[in-house]
Amino acid sequence: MTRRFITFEGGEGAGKTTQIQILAERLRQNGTDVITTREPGGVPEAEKIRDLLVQKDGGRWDALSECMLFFTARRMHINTLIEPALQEGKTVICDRFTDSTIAYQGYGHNFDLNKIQQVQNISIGNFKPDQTFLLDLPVEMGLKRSKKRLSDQLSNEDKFEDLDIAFHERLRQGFLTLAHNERERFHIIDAQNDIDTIAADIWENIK
Ligand code: Z5A
Repeated sequence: MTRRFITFEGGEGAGKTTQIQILAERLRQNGTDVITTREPGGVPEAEKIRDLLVQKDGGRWDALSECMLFFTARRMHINTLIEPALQEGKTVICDRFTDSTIAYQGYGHNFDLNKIQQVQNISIGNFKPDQTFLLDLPVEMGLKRSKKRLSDQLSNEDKFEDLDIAFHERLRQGFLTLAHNERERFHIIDAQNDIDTIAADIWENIK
């Protein structure tokens, strides 16, 4: 049986949530058993860690502690949801995964990439997605969309939204570097397009 663990990555407001819903629906219509999930979070223990990480009053973590929290949440997520679902033959679609830690904590916040790799090795080993869609768009466009979403939903998950433009530019370049380094796994999708065009682009690339 082909293992199918698909992740979506990108900066703020890239449209991951929107596209995951469309793809999951389309796959279900084709008879595929699909579950959708997200990081940080996805299972109760990891959702608790999410609050510590993405809310402004979640705590002031030093870089290594923050990195370890992301991977602690991820380990629980893999062990209790992702891996069992894959074993049952389900397709798992996840909003963000390890690439986000490398892009945000590593390229964005300049935390040592070797240390991230060490924490990764200890906590999840070589567990990787089979396919990753990188929704790429100019920083300002993504931030505009993300701000609209946060105010529409009255969300308090805004800790990362106040970071400066230079951070978001490093983040974007970080994601693009990861995609160029692993061309087999990544598909770079132009996320400036309208929702239907992006969805068609993703569908064409689904293995
Ligand atoms: N983080 C980290 O630092 N390290 C890690 O390891 C992990 C995460 C895993 C939470 O992630 C934060 O955690 C995140 C990174 C950090 N930082 N922040 N912020 P998240 O995924 O929950 O948060 P997010 O990236 O901000 O999600 P988002 O703003 O919801 O973006 P999205 O899911 O990519 O977009 P969306 O909700 O589908 O769309 C946003 C809005 O744009 C919405 O109103 C849509 O209707 C609209 N939209 C969507 N597509 C389009 C198109 N094509 N045209 C026009 N408008 C559109």
